[in-house]
Amino acid sequence: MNSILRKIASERGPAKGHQGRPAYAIVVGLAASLVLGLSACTGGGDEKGEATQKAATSSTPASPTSGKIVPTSATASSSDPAGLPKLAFDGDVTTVWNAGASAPSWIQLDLGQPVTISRVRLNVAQDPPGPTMHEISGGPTPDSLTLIGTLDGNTTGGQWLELNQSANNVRYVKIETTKSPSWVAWREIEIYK
Ligand SMILES: [Ca+2]
Repeated sequence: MNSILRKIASERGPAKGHQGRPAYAIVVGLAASLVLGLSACTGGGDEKGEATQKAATSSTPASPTSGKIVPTSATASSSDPAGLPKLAFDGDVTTVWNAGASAPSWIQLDLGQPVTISRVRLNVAQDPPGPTMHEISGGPTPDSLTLIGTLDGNTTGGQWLELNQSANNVRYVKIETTKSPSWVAWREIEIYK
């Protein structure tokens, strides 16, 4: 009996490490929201970033279970051969779209049809960590995009960023990174109704 318990315990060790990952991501995600919220507060009312303040405020759970829109395709300013745009929305945070280039670089998702979106979640692929700025815009055609919001803060690889801002008539969502110490890349981009 004891040996069975020990066996279970020892098997649980590594398994726990695995399960720990998403939990870690959630904690980091919340921390990111706080950091971004904080930077929004301290930057309140100044120059640019009309949508930034509202957009950066986030206190929602890190793993919404419904309303996720599956994009039909994506294009990007550039892509590493091993980091194609489709890897940014394959549901797997271990696969990465990588511009293979510095900021400014962008990726644009096609949602297939115009919809109303309320949230964009992004899993950061970045090395080294540091200050980044991402402008998220949307619209019915690629040449009629308007700014939905800006994420501005210190970010690190594996962290979830969230933009909670509604926008309607959105078929194309473009995420342009205008500042980063790293090549521009995303592990995963999620769009929600
Ligand atoms: Ca992925």
